[in-house]
Amino acid sequence: MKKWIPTVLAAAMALSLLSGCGAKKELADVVVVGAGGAGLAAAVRAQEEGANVIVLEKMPIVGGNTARATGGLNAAGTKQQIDKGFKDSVKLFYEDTMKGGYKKNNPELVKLLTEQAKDSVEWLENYGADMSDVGRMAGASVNRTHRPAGGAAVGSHIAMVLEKTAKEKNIDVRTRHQMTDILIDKDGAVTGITAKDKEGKEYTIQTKAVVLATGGFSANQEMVISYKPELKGFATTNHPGATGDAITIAEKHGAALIDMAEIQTHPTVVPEKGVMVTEAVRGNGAILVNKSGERFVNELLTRDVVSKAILGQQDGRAYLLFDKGLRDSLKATEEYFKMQLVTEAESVEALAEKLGIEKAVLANTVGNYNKGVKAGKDGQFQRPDLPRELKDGPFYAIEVTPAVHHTMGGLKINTDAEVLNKDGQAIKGLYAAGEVTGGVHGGNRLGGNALADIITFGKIAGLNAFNHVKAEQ
Ligand code: MEZ
Repeated sequence: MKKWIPTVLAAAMALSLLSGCGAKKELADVVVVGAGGAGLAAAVRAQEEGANVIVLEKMPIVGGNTARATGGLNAAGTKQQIDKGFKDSVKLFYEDTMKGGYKKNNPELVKLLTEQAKDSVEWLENYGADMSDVGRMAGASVNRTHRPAGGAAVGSHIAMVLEKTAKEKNIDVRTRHQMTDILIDKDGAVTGITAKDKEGKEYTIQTKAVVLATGGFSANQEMVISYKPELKGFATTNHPGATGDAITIAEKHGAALIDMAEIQTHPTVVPEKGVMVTEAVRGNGAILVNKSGERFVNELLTRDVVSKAILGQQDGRAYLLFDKGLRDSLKATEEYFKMQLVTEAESVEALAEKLGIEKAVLANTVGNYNKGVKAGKDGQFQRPDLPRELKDGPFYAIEVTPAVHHTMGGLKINTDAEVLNKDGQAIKGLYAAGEVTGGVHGGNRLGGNALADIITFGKIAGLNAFNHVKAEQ
């Protein structure tokens, strides 16, 4: 077996391939497209094995949607859970994920996700990530959402850790470089990609393995409504680069797509501003009230159900209501105060007045909810987890409405993260991980499972892509 390309040799080969008249040509063991969490995890994992990796990111900064993720990363059986007394298992995690996805998920992919998410947490920790806090997300039977101490936002932290790791490993990460096509030979194997650099100049990278990690298409309104017309006019929580281009390119080369119409809205997004208020706020104990000051749903039901319930209220909006105790339990909330998204008052009655709600109604709603917390039973909506009474002023409210959040459909992959064609065969040398793929989350993704997905399948794709390159030498 021949050896793969050492970094110095690759640089020399890249120079030697600069032709006088044509477009620049380069060589890499593995090309990763997209520098969000999935792409960076794939690149780092491939480099750990000795691969020479080039990462292309079309946006001016790395991080993608990962940098916006807030609530946490789901994993079962971690040391943190054991230390905090949360009894969990891979089986329970698997069952929650399948149930949350209405059993439309690919069970083999879910098995991998739920078995390996714990390793993903440890892998991130080995590179310096703080995943010490464990919270609860909707649809989970137990606290399994890992995030930094004090409930700080997890996504920007993970993106920063992976970006730093990629730098330390001298991985060639190129922002404002966009893949324009995948090159595939007559035998159906990947031979490279074409791309545009910052100046718009076309170039080619020759490689036997490409990992697509470009995210979903929530920010492509036209594509969203082509699969789910009822989402016309909805805002999105996603970064503007989440436009699904790689899905279109791979499909042109025969890649199979799956579950494209499964598109999720996040229930609690600030209207007009498009800022997502993390599900962790509900997970830590916030309630939802409508403009009459009444609760209307079990706040811990899955996103599709809670979104529908909010859209059924006056103006299709609701208020997330919480207190100082909750604010103190979740550092991620500080951002909403800085952004001036929060209405606050010293008492529930004063808050009601500011919101234009009848004081007695809101006071009664909060009083009833607190009674339920004390009794350990939510008689009104059977909310399964009641972490705290809302009793320590100041009291806070954020107005929310649903927005497009996650596209569960995408490229069909197998358990090696290989992209499949329409006959169910792997396209040789083409891998994919994260939201660009479909099948992991079925009909509805649970909060905290996106980060588990991108790190777990990013690692699987990076490793298998490089193994493929070695096997082909
Ligand atoms: O996984 C998510 O999408 C998530 C946890 C979002 C959030 O509400 O923070």
